[in-house]
Amino acid sequence: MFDKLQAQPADKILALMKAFREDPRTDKIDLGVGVYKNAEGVTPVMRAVKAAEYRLWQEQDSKAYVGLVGDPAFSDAMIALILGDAVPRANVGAAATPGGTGAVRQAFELIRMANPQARVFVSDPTWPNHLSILKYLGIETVAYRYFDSETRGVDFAGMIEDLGKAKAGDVVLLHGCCHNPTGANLNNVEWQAVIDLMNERALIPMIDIAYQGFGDGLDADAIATRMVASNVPECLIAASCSKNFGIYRERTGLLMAVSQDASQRGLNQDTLAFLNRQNYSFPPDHGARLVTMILNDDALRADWATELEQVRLSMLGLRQALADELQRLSGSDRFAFIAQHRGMFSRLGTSPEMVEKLRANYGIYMVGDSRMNIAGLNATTVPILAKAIIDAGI
Ligand code: PLP
Ligand code: TYF
Repeated sequence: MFDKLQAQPADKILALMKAFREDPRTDKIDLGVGVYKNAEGVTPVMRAVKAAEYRLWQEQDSKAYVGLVGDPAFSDAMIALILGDAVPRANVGAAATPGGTGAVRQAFELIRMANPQARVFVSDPTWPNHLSILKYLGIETVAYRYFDSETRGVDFAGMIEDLGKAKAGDVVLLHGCCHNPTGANLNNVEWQAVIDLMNERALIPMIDIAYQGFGDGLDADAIATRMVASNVPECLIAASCSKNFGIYRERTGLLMAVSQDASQRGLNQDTLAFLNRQNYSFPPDHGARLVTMILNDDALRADWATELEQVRLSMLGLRQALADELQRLSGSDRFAFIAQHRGMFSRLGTSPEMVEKLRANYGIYMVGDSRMNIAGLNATTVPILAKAIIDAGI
């Protein structure tokens, strides 16, 4: 049996992570995998997470199974964090999942179950795992134009034109905030236009929100998701706690199925429970419990929000510093987009050859499509990167 297996394409981001580790150069710079790092290059455990873990260790007296959709208190807390009061709680079916990836996977499975004919429209480009999982599940994908390689902003006219080709029942996958891999995002007027188009054509939105709090703030980053949830008949929302709680390895996420008709909720919820059971029975609990404790405790929540805000502002500061330095060295504004992008990533918009040149000659690692993890920088490396970009002829 095993001899029939075929080698599968590697995850390019994870392969880059390995190559970086194996590079003996001491002045190398890692702008690859999307993990937040502070100025010392450390991905810290957030203070509120540590405090919650300590409290949990003291208080938890059982590790018996919780339930197929996880602890309802986790769903409640996350739904409130993401959706605010945009939709009544009674309209939202939800299940905890192993990370945002688990939520994305379960959402795709639900789509395939409900409508095997549905195609999923994905931004060009999108997070590579979206494409990989969709392909694995045999779901047809259609790319819609998204990134304008000239302006490094959103090609909104192209996006609308391409979504105009979707048929009733097709799904539109949208990044709730902080688009990965480009860093380019829709403004609220554009979001409303996309919502109107989805409603006109009876398309189903699916939102992937993995970076709430990394762009313009916790509430600002959720506005688009709230607009969608409150203005369409139904939608799916896949959320990750990996980044904004810094609990990457705890595998903490939530899938929500939102209907305007509350009578649909029971079936949605039961389907999410069924899908969890087919794949892993019970979702991981540890990270979800920490998130619930933090969100439901005023002091922990305030401390978490403060630390997250510092993370957000540090990335914004690095963006501005890099854009300013590139402006100074190039004597032009052609890199101003770096300060306008939001979230962890910016797509520089250069060729794979140039990306390879930066790696080979300068020890600077970014993903082959020229995606940079801004959090991989610090005050010392910003000028080094800027000089390398100009010297390399980008
Ligand atoms: N969706 C997007 C767009 C992401 O960038 C990520 C990665 O961080 C995820 C989902 C899911 O991450 P995780 O499975 O680690 O929660
Ligand atoms: O895009 C990123 O870098 C993050 C982390 O298979 C990640 O989303 C990368 C690859 C992967 C899972 C997560």
